[in-house]
Amino acid sequence: MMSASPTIAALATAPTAGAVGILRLSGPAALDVGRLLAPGVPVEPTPRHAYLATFVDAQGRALDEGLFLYFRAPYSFTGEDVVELQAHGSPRLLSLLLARALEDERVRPATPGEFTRRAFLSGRLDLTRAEAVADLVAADSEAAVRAAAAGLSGVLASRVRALEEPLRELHADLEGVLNFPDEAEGADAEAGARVTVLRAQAEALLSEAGRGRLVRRGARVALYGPVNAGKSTLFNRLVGEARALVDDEPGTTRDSLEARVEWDGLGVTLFDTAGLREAPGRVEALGIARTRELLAGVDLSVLVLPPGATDTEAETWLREAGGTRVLAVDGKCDVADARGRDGAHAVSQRAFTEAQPDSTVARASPGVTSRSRPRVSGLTGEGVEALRASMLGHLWGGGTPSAVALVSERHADALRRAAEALARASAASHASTLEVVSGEVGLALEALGEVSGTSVSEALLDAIFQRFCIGK
Ligand SMILES: Nc1nc2c(ncn2[C@@H]2O[C@H](COP(=O)(O)OP(=O)(O)O)[C@@H](O)[C@H]2O)c(=O)[nH]1
Ligand SMILES: [Mg+2]
Repeated sequence: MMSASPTIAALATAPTAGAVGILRLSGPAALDVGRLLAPGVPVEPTPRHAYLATFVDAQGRALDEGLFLYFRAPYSFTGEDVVELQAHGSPRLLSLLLARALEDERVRPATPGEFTRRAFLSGRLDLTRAEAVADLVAADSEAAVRAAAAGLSGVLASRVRALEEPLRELHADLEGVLNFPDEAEGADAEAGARVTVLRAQAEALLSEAGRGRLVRRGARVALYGPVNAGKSTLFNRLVGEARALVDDEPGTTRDSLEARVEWDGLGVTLFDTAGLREAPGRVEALGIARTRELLAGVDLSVLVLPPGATDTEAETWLREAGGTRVLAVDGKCDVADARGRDGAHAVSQRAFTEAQPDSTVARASPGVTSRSRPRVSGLTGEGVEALRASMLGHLWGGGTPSAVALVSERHADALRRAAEALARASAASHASTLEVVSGEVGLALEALGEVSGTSVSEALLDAIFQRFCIGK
């Protein structure tokens, strides 16, 4: 059968000068057109063999010398005939080669992600793996690279399949009983129990969306607290360079500063904020408003308290964080230690806190006591490693950041709908007719199909592949 799909062409490398630039062709005319550009290559080249070839213009004049690779359908990325020309990485040369390929009427420029889309449509990749290709290209931390690689090797795909297949069997059993009550008698036994198991599985997968989000866009962490608590000094220490201006005049930091770091492979954007205090100057007030806004949108806030802060003060500050998770620390612990050596301050402080409940993290709720607060000094570095580990622990929980099924917002949305349909199916299995249970199971199956790609619309595919680059 002749394939109706046109042959597509695009540069697979970035349009900047580099060692190598790649022109990629996919479709029935790929070999013909590839050979127009590299006429020295045999009419029937050996697939997957690297030919050293001269690339020529329309008049047959040499433009470059490079590698010619042919992948015969269906043993290629797209499942179609694919040709790759590896030339020297000159953007101008590559645009000449591309223009020459496009002169052939069987060829048109590829749209973003079209090679991967064809791979999906030909069944070479399921949708989660196709999306992992884009995740890998966009990955900007080691955790993101590793998670995308896991996606590419089918980690998410197999978990979705492990849910989709038994769900499809259940749906078939229920429909069988509904349509052929005599033959299929008894196939609906245990339907309620089967739904319960599948629902738990869908919810477990859904619960990984939070980690997926952290890996994908990195974690956002803000330091905040009263002026002069040592936030900027601690920020510099955590970032490992002197980014923030440090001064003993209160209110030095008026704007939020941010720096990107990578901790255990996880990308973290750290924010140093303006101190929050009463009756500030006008510019500072703007900074403070921005701090409040920022705190509402981070994954974790670190409240830095000055030495000797009371638990009542701490609780007042905790409320500033709104609904986000807060880790409270005592800053400038070297000062507190010095005072502890000279006098009674630290001792009375300890006596006061001994009676308090014990918790270091709160959702803007009371209970953070100075006894249980980690102590750090941005100046000496004391406690900073422990703080970093504690921050990671609160962001990530156990395990390492790379070990995650990369559940995207899109997947999460579909999984949520699947889990909700299964919840309704579960309720219906006790109370309603089998039609209702089967209908809900069918809806769950459809929602899951949007993740794996077994039931996706053209519009959804357009939206997904839009975020790819051309040539991918
Ligand atoms: N002894 C000591 N002084 C510190 C420490 N951190 C900051 N300071 C000093 O406290 C003042 C305010 O520090 P800064 O980091 O700008 O505080 P911010 O207003 O919270 O950002 C500066 O004079 C710092 O040198 C610390 O851990 N120990
Ligand atoms: Mg500051």
